[in-house]
Amino acid sequence: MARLEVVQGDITREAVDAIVNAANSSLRGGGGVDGAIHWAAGPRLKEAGAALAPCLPGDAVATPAFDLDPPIRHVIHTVGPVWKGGTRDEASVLASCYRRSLEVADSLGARSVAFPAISTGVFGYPPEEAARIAVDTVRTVPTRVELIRLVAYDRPTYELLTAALEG
Ligand code: AR6
Repeated sequence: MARLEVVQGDITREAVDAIVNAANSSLRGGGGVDGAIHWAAGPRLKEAGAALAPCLPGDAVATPAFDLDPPIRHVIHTVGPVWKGGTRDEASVLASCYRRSLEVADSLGARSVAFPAISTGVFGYPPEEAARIAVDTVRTVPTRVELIRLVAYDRPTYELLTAALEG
């Protein structure tokens, strides 16, 4: 079973094999964590993403990490659900993001993976429920990944993830 950690920080600075990007279906970059990852990885990430697009909500695909600092070798792009009040099966799509990302990580042989709080920014997912889904899903999906790190950018998200981890 993977070790599960919660930290606060910038995901592009995490010393892990693979980082997960909260992307959009075009895989060509955007704002938030997507923008930070594209900025740090350089322009080849956009080319590589575009070649794999579209990525549907709940799915995940991998590219190299390009100019991101080692040990990061892979970026796993997943597309979270846009929050529509809970009427569009958003919870299962969000759970699928975490599950598919870990499946892709397994296929890459990644031993350590860092996740941002998918869908809780621009896509508007209620952060407390999202934190619970993140923790519950990564805890229960079978994987060969040894370390899963949930990375909160801000303090409130860190506290919600910590509460979900301990709850
Ligand atoms: N490291 C870790 N987490 C971060 C970072 C960072 N450097 N920067 C922001 N976050 P969001 P979404 C947090 O909006 O809701 C983009 O335009 C942020 O505080 O990045 O899935 C895409 O192209 C929040 O907690 O992703 C899509 O169009 C979390 O990451 C759309 O936004 C997710 O916020 C995806 O929206």
